[in-house]
Amino acid sequence: MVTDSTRPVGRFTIRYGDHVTRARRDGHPVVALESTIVSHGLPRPDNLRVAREIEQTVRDNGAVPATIGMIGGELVVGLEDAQIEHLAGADGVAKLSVRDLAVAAATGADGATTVAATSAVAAAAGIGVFATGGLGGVHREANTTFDESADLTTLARTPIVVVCAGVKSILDVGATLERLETLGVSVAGYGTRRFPGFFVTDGGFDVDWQLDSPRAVAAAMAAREEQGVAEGALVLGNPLPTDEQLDPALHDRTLAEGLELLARDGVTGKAVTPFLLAHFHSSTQGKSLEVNVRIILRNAALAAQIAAAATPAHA
Ligand code: PSU
Ligand code: MN
Repeated sequence: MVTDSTRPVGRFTIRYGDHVTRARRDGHPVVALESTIVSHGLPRPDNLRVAREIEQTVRDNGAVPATIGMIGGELVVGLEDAQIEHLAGADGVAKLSVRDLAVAAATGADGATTVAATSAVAAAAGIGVFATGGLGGVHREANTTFDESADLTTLARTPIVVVCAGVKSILDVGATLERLETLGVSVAGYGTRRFPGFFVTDGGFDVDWQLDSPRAVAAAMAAREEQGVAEGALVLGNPLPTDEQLDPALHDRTLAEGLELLARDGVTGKAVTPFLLAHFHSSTQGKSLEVNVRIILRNAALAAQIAAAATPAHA
C-alpha cells in the first residue's frame, strides 16, 4: 500500500495490482484505464470481454495496463482480472466521480471510476497517460440543466494525457470545447486539426494543434512538465477513420430519439450518459457498440505507444 502526497489532485491511499507494482519498480510504461466504461458504458456480457481486450491491446503495444476502480472502499490501480469481472458483472457497482471517492471509501463501496476519478487517481499514482472512449462534457440544454461533466473541471487540475475520440457525441461539442479552453486544458488532434466526434469521425470543430506521432505527444508532455504548468491535462483527440465511424445519419436519428426518451423518462444527473449510450447500443442493433469498442481499442493502442515513447528506456 502506497500513499502519494506530492500531487495537488489528491492524497489517495492506493492499492497497486502486482503487475503495476512490477512495472513501476522496473520503469516500464503504464497506461491508466477507466472502469465506468466497463460497468456503465457497455452492455453485459460484452463489457467484460472488451475490458480484457483493452488491457491486451495496451500490452500488445508495449505498456502495462492499469485499470482503476474501487473494491470494498479501496482504490485499486491495476485491478486483477477477477476484480474487473466483479465490476463488470455485479449489481450495485457505483459510478464514481471525484466527489464520490471519499464517501465511497468510507462506506466500503465497490465502484467504477469515471474519466474524472480515473485521471485524478492515475495522476496521484504518477501515471502520465490514460485511454478512454469519449470524454464527458457539457450536455445539450446545459443552459437549463447545468449538466456539465466533472470530467472537465477535474482535467483542469490533473496532469495527464487523455487519449480519447473527443467528447461523446451526445453532448454539446462546441460548448465543451469552449469550457476546455476556459479551464486551461490543452487540446490537440492526433493527425488532424478537426476535433473528433466520438461515434463519428468529425465533431464539427477545429482544434488549434495537431500532433502526429507518439513521440510528438511525449515531447508535448515533457514540455509541459518543463514549463511548470503541469497541473492541467492534455486532451488528445484520436478520430476514427471515416470508414469505421457510425453512419452519421443513423447517429443523428438515434440521438434525437434518445434525447426524446430521456425527457419522457425524466432521466437526469449521472444516469444521463449511461442511458443515452444504452439507447444507442440497443437501437442500432449493436452497430454503435462495435464502433464504441473500436474507439476504445484504438485509443488504448495509441496511449500505450505514447507511454512507451515517454519512457526513456523504451523510446
Ligand atoms: N467513454 C465511453 N463510454 C463511457 C464513458 C466514456 O466510451 O461510458 C464514461 C466515462 O467514465 C466518463 C463518463 O467519465 O462516461 C461521463 O459521465 P458524465 O457525463 O455523467 O460525467
Ligand atoms: Mn452529468
